[in-house]
Amino acid sequence: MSVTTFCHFIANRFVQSASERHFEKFSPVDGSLVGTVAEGGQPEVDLAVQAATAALEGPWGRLTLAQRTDMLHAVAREIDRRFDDFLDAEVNDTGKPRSIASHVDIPRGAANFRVFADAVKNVPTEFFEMTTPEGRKAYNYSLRVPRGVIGVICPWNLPLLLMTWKVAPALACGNTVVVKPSEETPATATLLGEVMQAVGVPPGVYNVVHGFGPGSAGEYLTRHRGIAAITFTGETGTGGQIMQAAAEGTRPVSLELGGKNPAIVFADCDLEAAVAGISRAAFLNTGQICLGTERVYVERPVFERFVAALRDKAQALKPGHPSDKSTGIGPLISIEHRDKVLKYYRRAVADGATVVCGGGIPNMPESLASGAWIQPTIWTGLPETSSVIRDEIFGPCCHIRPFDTEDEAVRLANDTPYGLAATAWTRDVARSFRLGASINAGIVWINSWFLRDLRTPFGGSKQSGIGREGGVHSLEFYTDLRNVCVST
Ligand code: NAD
Ligand code: 6OD
Repeated sequence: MSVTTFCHFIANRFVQSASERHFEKFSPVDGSLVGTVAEGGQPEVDLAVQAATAALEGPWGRLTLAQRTDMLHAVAREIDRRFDDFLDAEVNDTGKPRSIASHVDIPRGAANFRVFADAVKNVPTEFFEMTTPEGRKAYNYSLRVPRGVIGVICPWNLPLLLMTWKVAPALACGNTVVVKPSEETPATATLLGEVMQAVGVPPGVYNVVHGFGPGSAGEYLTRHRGIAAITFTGETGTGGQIMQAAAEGTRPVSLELGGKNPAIVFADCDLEAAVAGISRAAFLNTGQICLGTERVYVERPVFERFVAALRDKAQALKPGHPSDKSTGIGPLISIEHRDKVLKYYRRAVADGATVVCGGGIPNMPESLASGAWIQPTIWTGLPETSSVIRDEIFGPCCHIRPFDTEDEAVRLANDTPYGLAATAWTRDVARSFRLGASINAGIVWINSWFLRDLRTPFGGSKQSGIGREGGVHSLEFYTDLRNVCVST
């Protein structure tokens, strides 16, 4: 793997920090140096916001809707054309198996641009004909106008997917963006700059400033008064800090935050399908998916069978190099994140868990021994008060507990400060509808997981977020609604 330099992308140019400050990015696979990354400070954020503001008034702001959406379709085609470059970049940063990045991350990067380019062409506006007191005609209607420069702050778990999930609708609505990718995953946001150049997106429409959160590019971006609105995906605690920053200037925020998502397995379900689905929900992307399952409630008659079958799935996941086709699970994003996950592995034991499988670090060949590897882990027997059950761990692990009635299962599922997602498995159609209504989460999957039409609302309840994105809901966040009344 060659060592790369990741620059900021401002006004369609790749630039280093004025101070030449940079930080290093290491591979979670083997600890080797992936690249050096420019660290942005206030000057780089200022430049990026200036460029983005100028673009709004310049050629970008003058494009027709059709020209703008054609350009976003061209971005999608260029991502497809450079699929392998995006794949290499994402895999180098995250260590995830190529099979996952090629089926999940990169295709969604392109799809996000297509979906929102089409969605924005189909938004109806209100229009009312009136009569003035003098008897003349008046026409009262609403216009959707871009908000301005949008600050986009991203996490590291699905870097291209989650960044484009916000950049695509923001641009489709005519805004410009300044993106702060996660310090752990600078590559695909940088590469997207090359795509923007290649398809002729005007300078300043898409900008990237690298760096960290507090006291670095993230904080400077969210505090910058040239930013009209902030869209953020990441931890709940960080979301609170960003909300405080946005309060200066009363700027709107869209927050997609953490979760502690339940799965409920009823005895009447297709057990094989439930085991396969929950295995994906708990272990895909090494458990680093906000929608993933960390709490499983299983109806007592099938509890033992379910635990044994999920254990077999977990044990079959072979850790290995991303390019190895037999690899079933990659490393965590970093050694620091692994330390956090391992703390919960130890806490589970201290709190009296039975470790069904895993619980530690797997033996890896010497060439991979410095990576952030971890075993997929299943526990039973923990009290619901344990921090292992209460906190989001964001690793490949889950706790399984038996239940006796639907009411009990729903009560347990809802007993969390989070409300992002849930998955339930049953063949009882009436029960499916009851669960859809009674589980308090932004998305409730029945006999499925991570399956969604991108036009539907996505977001979290309770501490899992504020607002909804997806389809028309994204367009609502990324536009301001103006009321115009014309008297003839
Ligand atoms: P994080 O909150 O630590 O960081 C996210 C981003 O915010 C990074 O770019 C970071 O540099 C930046 N940041 C940190 N502090 C900041 C501050 N004070 N001001 C401005 N920017 C700041 O999250 P993470 O560890 O990168 O990602 C994992 C978390 O993201 C998990 O909690 C996961 O559940 C959540 N997540 C949620 C969703 C969702 O859709 N709800 C999706 C993916 C991940
Ligand atoms: O699929 C999406 O649009 C989405 N926002 C997924 C979030 C996954 C969290 O890790």
